[in-house]
Amino acid sequence: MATSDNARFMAGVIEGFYGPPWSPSERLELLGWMGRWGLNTYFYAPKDDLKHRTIWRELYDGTEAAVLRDLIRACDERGIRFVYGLGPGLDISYRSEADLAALKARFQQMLELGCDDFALLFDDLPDRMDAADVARWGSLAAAQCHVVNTLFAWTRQQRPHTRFLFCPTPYCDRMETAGLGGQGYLATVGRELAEPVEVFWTGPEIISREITVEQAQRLQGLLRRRPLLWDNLHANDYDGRRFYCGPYAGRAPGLRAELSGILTNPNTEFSLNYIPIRTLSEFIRCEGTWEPRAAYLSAFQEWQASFATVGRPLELSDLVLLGDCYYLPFAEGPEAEALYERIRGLLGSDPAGWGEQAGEVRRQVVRLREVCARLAELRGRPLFHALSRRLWELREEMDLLERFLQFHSEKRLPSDLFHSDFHLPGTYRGGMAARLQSLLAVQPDGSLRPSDGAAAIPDSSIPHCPNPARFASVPRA
Ligand code: GDL
Repeated sequence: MATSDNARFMAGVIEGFYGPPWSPSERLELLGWMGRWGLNTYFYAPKDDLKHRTIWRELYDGTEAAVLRDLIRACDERGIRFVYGLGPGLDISYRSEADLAALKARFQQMLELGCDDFALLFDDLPDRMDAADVARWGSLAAAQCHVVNTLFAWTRQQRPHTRFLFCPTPYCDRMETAGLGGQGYLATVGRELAEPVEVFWTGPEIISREITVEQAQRLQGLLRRRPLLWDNLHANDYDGRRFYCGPYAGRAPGLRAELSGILTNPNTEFSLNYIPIRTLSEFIRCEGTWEPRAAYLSAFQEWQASFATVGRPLELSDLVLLGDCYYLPFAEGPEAEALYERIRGLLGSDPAGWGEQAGEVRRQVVRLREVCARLAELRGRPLFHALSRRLWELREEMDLLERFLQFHSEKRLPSDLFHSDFHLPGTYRGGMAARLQSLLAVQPDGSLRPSDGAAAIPDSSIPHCPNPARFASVPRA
């Protein structure tokens, strides 16, 4: 979309996560949302499109090119800017004319498919550089600026209004402070990168809980331009057990003036992104203070239509409780948090003193378990498929808790121990990754230390058997 609005604030979505890229129909649904909600930019950069990164020198074949052509056309029809990202950093030789030619060949292919706006990405690379490149450029930052400036100038010749984006190797404050990419990397970029090229930044962290005006202003000083926010708040590609359907949060509206745009890189499962993208669109145009919880509740009211079932309708209040269990990376939503605290309080106290409290908590646990179970009735199967593995886990936990609370709510001898037929010794959940996670524990101060049980963890320490009949052949201890 060659326009003269190069100063226009970019607001929209990055398909920039690891894992399966979205399908053509999911992208069309996304563009429908974006068109309705006033988001103006879609950035194509799926890490696991092999030709985006791993084999970036190979051109798209006819089938792949047709998919991209249709996508670009769909963006154009809705007035949405399509930005194409290429990530050559894994193995590019910064001094190679052949590699520059390969970059141009790919951009040429994309120009022919109708794309006008481009990005070169150098995130998530091994922190090393070829000795000959070091000798030629002096630093990774200077080498990358050379490549980006060359491609930018070349693209501008074809498309005078192109918007050109660059993702640096240290793309958050923590990486910059640690010297990733070499000391003074961002200052070099500020000096040497062509002035119209925009620079991505994810905030203080890769996943930033809060991003302040002061942090953005500091970056502006280094980069000599307003950073473009690549927001990973709702990305879940790094944790397969979670997703985030909480509101856009931890950023104040005043931040917008310090940035050249905000693009969100959300959950890998497309259908879980309604609230993240909806609330971002509200944040972009909000006047006055930003109220994330109110935005969440209002977006959930809209999203509720996607939860139509084959049976009786699901209550909004039940869906909100469920959504609160998968809220934001740093916090559950308030209802899930309150439930967790009630359960924690009970389990940490003597059952003899539980009284009525246990009954109340059990009712809430059963309620959540039933919501999880009822979601199997969703008419929208893609949404159910995106949810099902997580819901299964939560539902099983609720089931176990309910039976535990019931067992100890009855009169027992102190020697009576609760056993679950579904959690047998000799099986465990989470497999190798979970066992390893239990060995090295994050401490409250952020350090990692071997856990207390690291010396001798029996394989029954995380026992679990989801369905005894199905696992009848599992050896029992
Ligand atoms: C990253 C990657 C991104 C990934 C995200 C969350 C950037 C610039 N790059 O570091 O592709 O989805 O973390 O895991 O954010």
